Amino acid sequence: MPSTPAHDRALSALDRFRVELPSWGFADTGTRFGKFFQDAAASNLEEKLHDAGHVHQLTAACPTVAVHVLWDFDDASDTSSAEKTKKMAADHGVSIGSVNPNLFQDQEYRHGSLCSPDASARERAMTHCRESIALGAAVGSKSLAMWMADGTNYPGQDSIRRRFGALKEAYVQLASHMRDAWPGATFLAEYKPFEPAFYQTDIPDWGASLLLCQAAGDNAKVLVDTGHHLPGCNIEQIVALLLAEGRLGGFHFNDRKYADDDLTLGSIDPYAVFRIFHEIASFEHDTGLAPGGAGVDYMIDQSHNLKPKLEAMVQTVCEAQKQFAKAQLVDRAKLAEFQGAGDLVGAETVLKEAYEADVSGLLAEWRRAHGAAEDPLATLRSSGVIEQLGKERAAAREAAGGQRGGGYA
Ligand code: LRH
Ligand code: MN
Ligand code: MN
Repeated sequence: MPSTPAHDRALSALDRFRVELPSWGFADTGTRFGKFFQDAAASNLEEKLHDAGHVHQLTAACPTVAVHVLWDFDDASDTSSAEKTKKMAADHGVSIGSVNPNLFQDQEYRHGSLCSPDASARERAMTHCRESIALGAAVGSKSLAMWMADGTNYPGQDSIRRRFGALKEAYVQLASHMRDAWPGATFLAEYKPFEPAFYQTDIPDWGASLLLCQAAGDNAKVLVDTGHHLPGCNIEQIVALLLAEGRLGGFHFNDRKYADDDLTLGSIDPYAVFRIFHEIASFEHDTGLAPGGAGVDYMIDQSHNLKPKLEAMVQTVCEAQKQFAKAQLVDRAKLAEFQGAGDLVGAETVLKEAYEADVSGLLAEWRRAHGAAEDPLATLRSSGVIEQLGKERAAAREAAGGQRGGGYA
């Protein structure tokens, strides 16, 4: 691709485009029907950080790793090992990213956590969140990602208004506590329309998340998980509106066909990913912000049962960079002209031209300049790293009595 202003803009925008890896994406995982184990799956935080570090080495785009408190830390209340954790991450060339409290696996949460009718369950959840905040501050993270499985399964099971009221009170308290205990960090509020609750979820959509964030304060922003929408939902419109309200905190990237399928980003609908990036780039352009200026965090949230985990992550990062770069190529002056003239075909063609542009040369150029592999996925697949890790980890597991663990239950 020749060096044009659009090309150079895309190259420098890529410098600020970072994709956070989920620690749980490298560990044993499965569906509720079963797990298919992989020898190379990571069993503990050190192995997860190792694998994330390898993805970062190949892509130069993933310097942080999201952690899930109970899956990655033995004791949420113990911040004394924070320095060790920070060093462990640094040894693998990464640092700790968003901290995800776990409000769904304790027996006390049968009827919910922060929304439970049971005061002791609510208090337990608050304590866990406060501990997660302390942990996040201690490990040098920049955000707390709140997702709760709270909801009900049957009409009449509980008062929807009481539950949301309790939740709002909790989010107000937690976000306020964060402003003191963890200054500069973002309180991210994720939503999900169903699962594991099937009648009603306490934060079903972006509107509910936005209400909570507006009550909680300026450090609270909405987290859009691309798998958490009902079929046909226009995610890029949600993104556009949240940006306009100053409340788009970040993403959990994955793709879906039916529900929360955790498929690799863009495997089903790459154009939708492009359209999301286009809305962000368009907002930054119209408000005079540099690329990345909107302060959106891009995180992957995928647990792979069938694809090799490292491959799935590298594939996702490359897909994200590809669609992100294409979105930078949109000719915004031309688009505005067509929009102003009511020329639908002209406007759509501008978007399609960028979407259909071949950015492989541009991405290779960026990767060469940043010490990444020119084709990260091909390099990983031919390197033998996954096979080698598989051998080592299978042997270590056998020596430890065949126990598997450290994964997404
Ligand atoms: C829930 C979810 C949430 C969790 C993660 C493991 O479906 O998207 O973000 O923390 O999966
Ligand atoms: Mn998620
Ligand atoms: Mn999910």
